[in-house]
Amino acid sequence: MKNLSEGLLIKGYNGFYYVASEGTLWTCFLRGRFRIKKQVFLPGDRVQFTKLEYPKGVIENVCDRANRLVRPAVANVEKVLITFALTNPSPDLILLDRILIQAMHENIHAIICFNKADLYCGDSEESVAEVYRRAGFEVYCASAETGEGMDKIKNALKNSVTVLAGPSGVGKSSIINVLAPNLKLETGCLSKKTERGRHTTRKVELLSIDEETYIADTPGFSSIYLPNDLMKEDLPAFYPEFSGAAAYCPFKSCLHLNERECEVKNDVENGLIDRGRYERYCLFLNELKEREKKY
Ligand SMILES: Nc1nc2c(ncn2[C@@H]2O[C@H](COP(=O)(O)OP(=O)(O)OP(=O)(O)O)[C@@H](O)[C@H]2O)c(=O)[nH]1
Ligand SMILES: [Mg+2]
Ligand SMILES: [Zn+2]
Repeated sequence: MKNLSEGLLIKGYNGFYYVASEGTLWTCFLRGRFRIKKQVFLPGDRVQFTKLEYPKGVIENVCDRANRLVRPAVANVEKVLITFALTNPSPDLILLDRILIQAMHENIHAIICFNKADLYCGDSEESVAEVYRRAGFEVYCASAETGEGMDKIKNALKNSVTVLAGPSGVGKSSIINVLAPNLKLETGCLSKKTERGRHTTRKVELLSIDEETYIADTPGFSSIYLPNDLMKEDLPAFYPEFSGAAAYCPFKSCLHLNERECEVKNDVENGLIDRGRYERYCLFLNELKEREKKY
């Protein structure tokens, strides 16, 4: 057996795969059999490779994955920093909840970051952040521009592998630039016409903040499906703020939608559960029902 080295796939680009191992970045290509099998290699994959003429190599094996996200396409991350702007562009909470569900479904710890706090001048400052905090999530308000909240984010991501996820133009690359100024990632202003981002980051790439801390910068996206194997009965489990009331619903399998006596719906009425979160839950539930009808 050849002498195999192990490494971490940092990014794929134009048929080459960049593998970090023992302090060197190896430029690797794939064995033909992987191309035949159409096997996908993702940033975050642990791979075994044979060293060729320095610093070139060839990937021989990919290790089993602990998890995998479809959007952004990445493997083996421990945390997802779901990033939105408080304003410019204003947060799409349907997208936020979809990303939350995807992360929880893969058992990845989700952290929510609302960036551009410096631009926000609404009445109840950071109220959307409060909604998610009250629902039980770890939430930070931050500004890559002024540095507000950046220490807390740095602490939250320390010694782990994290992927940033969110729309274009919310400041994902800008945040990484504050955490690791030496990286000097490209950032791009919003389009004046659409007030949306210009898709400046084009590739998922794992970046090293320090020896133990990796962050993946990713292209922004504006839509994502619910996980393929998610059934409607599973959906309530992704709403930590429902669990207390749900225990008192008369029907054990209550979906908190059309059932007559439902404690979750009661809590929405009396303001204990955020109505917006509940309405988006109903939207997803109907989407899953429609999808299950098609099977
Ligand atoms: N005022 C303000 N502007 C910010 C902040 N963070 C980022 N920006 C600006 O927002 C714009 C978009 O930032 P990027 O970091 O490129 O956004 P991105 O999320 O990486 O976008 P994509 O790579 O397209 O997905 C740039 O003009 C940044 O200077 C912030 O906290 N406050
Ligand atoms: Mg970017
Ligand atoms: Zn119920």
